Amino acid sequence: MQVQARPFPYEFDLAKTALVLIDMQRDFIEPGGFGETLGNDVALLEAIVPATQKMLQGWRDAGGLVVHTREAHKADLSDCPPAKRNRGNPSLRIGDVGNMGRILIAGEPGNQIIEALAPVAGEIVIDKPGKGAFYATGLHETLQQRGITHLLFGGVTTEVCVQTSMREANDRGYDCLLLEDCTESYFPAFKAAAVDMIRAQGAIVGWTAPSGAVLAALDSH
Ligand code: TIU
Repeated sequence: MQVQARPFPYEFDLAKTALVLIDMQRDFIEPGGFGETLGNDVALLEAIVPATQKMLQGWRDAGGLVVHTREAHKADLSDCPPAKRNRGNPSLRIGDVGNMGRILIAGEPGNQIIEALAPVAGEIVIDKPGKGAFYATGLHETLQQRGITHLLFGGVTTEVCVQTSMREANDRGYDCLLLEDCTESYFPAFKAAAVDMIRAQGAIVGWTAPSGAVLAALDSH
C-alpha cells in the first residue's frame, strides 16, 4: 500500500506493519497526573483523541497489529533512576500519591490508557520505564517474531516519547511514519519542529502524514 506522505510516498505491507500508540495514558492527558505535575497544561493533548480513535478503529478493522505503550514504573521504583525522579523538582514526584493514584506507577488508575483508546484482546501492551519504547522492554524482539518491518506512530508527547521511540525504531531498521494528527505536545512549537525534523533530509528519521492518508490507503484496498 502507498500513503501520500511527506517528504515522499510511504509504502507498507499491512501484514508487516504495526500501529504504535505511545503513552495515551491518563497520567499525561488528564489533570492530576504526571504531565500536570511537570507544570504542563494537559488540556492540549485531549484534542487528538477523536482522530486517534478513528485511526485505531480503521487499523483494527483492516486487521493490523496494534501496540500500545505506557510509561510506567514498578511500585518499588527499582526501574526509575533518581535522576528521572528528581528532575525539575516537581511538586509531586514519580511514585508519590496524586489524584489518580501513584504518579506513573504501573497498575495505578492514572497509569491506564484512556478509555477511548483502551487496548482490546490480541493487542500488545508494553510498559516502558524510559522515554523510548525500545529501551528495556523487549519490543524489538516481539516485533521481529511477528515479522514487523514498518511502524506507524501516534501518541504523546511528540518531541519526548514519540520522537525518542521513532529514533530508536529508525536505528533498528524500521521504516516509520508519524501520524501528524494523532500526536501532540504540551508545546505546539515543539510538535511542529519535531514533525519537520523527522521528515527533513529525505526522511532522515521517517515519514509524516495525516491519519486520513493512511485510512484512504486502507480503503482503496
Ligand atoms: N513530559 C513529556 O512531554 N513527556 C513525558 O514525560 N513522557 C512522554 O512523552 N510519554
